[in-house]
Amino acid sequence: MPSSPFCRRPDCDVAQSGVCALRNDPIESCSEYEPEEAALDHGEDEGELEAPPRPVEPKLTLHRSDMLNRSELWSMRKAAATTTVSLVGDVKAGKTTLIAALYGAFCKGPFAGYTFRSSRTLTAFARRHHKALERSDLPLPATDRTSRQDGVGFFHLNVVRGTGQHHLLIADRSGEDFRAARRDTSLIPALWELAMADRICFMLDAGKLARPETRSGYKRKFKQQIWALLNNGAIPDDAVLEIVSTKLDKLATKPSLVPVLDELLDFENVIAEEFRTAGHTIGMRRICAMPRSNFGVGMIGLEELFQGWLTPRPLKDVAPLPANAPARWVDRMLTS
Ligand SMILES: Nc1nc2c(ncn2[C@@H]2O[C@H](COP(=O)(O)OP(=O)(O)OP(=O)(O)O)[C@@H](O)[C@H]2O)c(=O)[nH]1
Ligand SMILES: [Mg+2]
Repeated sequence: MPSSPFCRRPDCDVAQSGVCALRNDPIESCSEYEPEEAALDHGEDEGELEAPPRPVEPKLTLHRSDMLNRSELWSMRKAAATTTVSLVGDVKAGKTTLIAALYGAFCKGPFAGYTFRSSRTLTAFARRHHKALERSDLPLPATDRTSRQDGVGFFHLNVVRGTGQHHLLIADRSGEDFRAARRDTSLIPALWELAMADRICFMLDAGKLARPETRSGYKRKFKQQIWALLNNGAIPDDAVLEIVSTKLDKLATKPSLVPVLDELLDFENVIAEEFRTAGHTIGMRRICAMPRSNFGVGMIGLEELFQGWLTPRPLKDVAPLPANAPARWVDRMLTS
């Protein structure tokens, strides 16, 4: 190999010293100089390659860790068995606070008999949870209003109990969307997450029942919300329905730490009866996810709620209904 890659003379070391062996200055005036050759990348001589080529590292895909959108959701539901819970409620009913409280509970350790394993939405959880912490420096813990522009988003939790693991997806969207759909039922088809929900939780702000001036209007709107969704085919037949009453701390007047449940109980009974008459079953849950009105009340009902969500749904009865006054003997077998 010549000493210089761009001089044809083997005795010229212009590449290292910058001085032409034939004393040409400038170097371009030398007839042996090869400027085009100099511009080339000569690479390494094969003989000098001693180290073996590095193995190609497999590419590691990092997830955004924010709420899952529709396309991410389908790929996850294809890969593993999931339980999907949809939270339905007017503005400030306590939907996002409940989600943040569940995440906060798993941050401390095992919760409701389940251990945290993983989550595809850790950043989304942490953002919601942050403001509920003392260190957020707010005068009171709080939750940001969910923006209507964001549409629906899903939080993911993968938890383990014994040898079984569960993937839970919780849908959250702005209460303004539900309010708008209640007023204008042509907007109901946009609430597409309901069609894929295993459980639908109607969030009832129990604090509004404590105030006589808001009570009756709120009750009417709450029932109207559920009926609007049911009557417009937004609720799948096999979804488990439950009413989740939030903010129980507002039912406990200081210095008492015990919520007064009379008004709530009456309303629950009225709804349950109304739905039973129409052929629907609806369960009742009561929670307090952030007792900011009366801290002594503490968290209520979150463990039971979470355990209920992960309880397998009762299997659908697929037995054919007996025929009414059948003409054929074979059809009468079902009646006996
Ligand atoms: N006192 C009390 N306040 C609560 C409780 N849960 C939530 N809140 C407060 O209620 C307000 C609304 O809570 P969110 O969780 O943001 O309600 P949301 O249903 O997500 O509301 P949108 O995002 O507007 O649909 C916040 O200021 C919370 O701090 C509770 O258990 N007790
Ligand atoms: Mg919200």
